[in-house]
Amino acid sequence: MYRNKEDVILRNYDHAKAVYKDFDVDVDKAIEKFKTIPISLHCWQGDDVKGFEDLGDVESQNVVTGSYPGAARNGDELRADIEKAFSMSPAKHRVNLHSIYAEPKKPTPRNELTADDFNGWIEWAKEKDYGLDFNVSFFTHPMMVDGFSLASRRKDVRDYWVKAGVGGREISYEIGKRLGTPCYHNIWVPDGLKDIPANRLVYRQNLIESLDRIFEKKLDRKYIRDVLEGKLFGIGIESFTVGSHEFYLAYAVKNGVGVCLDTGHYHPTETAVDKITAVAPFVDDVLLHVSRGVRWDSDHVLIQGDELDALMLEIKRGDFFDKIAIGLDFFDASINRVAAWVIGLRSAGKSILKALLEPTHLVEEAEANGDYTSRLALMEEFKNLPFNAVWDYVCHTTGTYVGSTWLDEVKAYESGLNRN
Ligand code: RNT
Ligand code: ZN
Repeated sequence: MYRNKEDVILRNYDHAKAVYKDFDVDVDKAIEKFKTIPISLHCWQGDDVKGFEDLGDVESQNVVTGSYPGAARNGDELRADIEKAFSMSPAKHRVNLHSIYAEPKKPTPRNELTADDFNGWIEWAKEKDYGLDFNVSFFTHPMMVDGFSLASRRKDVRDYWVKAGVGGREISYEIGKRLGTPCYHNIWVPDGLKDIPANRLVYRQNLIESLDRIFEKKLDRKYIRDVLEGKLFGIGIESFTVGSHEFYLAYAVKNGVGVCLDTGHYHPTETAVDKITAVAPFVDDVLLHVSRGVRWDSDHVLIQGDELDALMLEIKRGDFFDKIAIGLDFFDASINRVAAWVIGLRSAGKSILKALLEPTHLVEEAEANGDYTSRLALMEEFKNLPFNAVWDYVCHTTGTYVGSTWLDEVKAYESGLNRN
């Protein structure tokens, strides 16, 4: 845990503080703010989006690469893995659940689940002080007919999933109420076609009608935040995605719900960074699925870099940290799953902290004065301010792991598992 290097960590921190002070940045204030910003961890990286139902051999609508041993097989194992990952991240945490992670007392169809079937999760979250977010799993199920759910041409299929959607909102509302923090309820459906549709409109009308039925009941935003997640295209549905970005944004604005922007769901040269200020003024809620798309919809483990930094800087510069919720979304079964979470959590945390430490007032002032030379020069210089010394200090003082020391712990945890 670097204990023997405590003096180095503290000295580096003091130096960093002095550097930031020169730019009028209050490091302690930034740290306090950092500790209030939750990162919602997607539970589904823990078992490759499989869930706990026993459905036999059904087609999966989420492409997960790899067969690394040790995937969690039940709620207790998944919760233990999540706790392990959280112990290596100094941020405030929430957990993002899918309905396939229900733990009903007897086998229950997915569209008949209630909040009681998530008691194990809710009690655990209450005890640990994590908020919970929720999604109905509109995928990998016998009622996904030809890859369609809410937009299906078949009424019985739509009815099945509408019921699941209505139930999902009730569950989310109940979770929010029981935990005293609003639950982000996100809808993503994989509905689409591999090849050119003859009638796009019919699917979109079906989706509108299904969503209208799901959102019919008004529920207090105090406990639930409804958001809709669009996508450019998915693997296997390259020609047509019913729930495109335009579709959901228009639906959200018209119907007073929010949107979820997944950073891996855009054209490779397009970035979600620019969309935050375009969308936030018009919708009540924005949830981010922070992901790393490599070339296409690929959901790679989140890592540091300009892209992630630009996103967090955009949120910081617009003072959006209280309006925009941050969740992670990636899945990789070719590496240790707890390590995947930790890498993503730590990269997101570092980027948030780095953004909070940016002397934003100086770049903003340069721009307002028309001094674009200074704006660019300062942006470049600020990338190298000693934020990592502050990060190490935050890790150290929160009893989290400093530097790569967490990796030994993950390896030890892995070798203690008896799951195969
Ligand atoms: C899929 C979406 C969605 C899923 C989860 C499992 O492209 O990003 O958020 O990752 O619902
Ligand atoms: Zn997503």
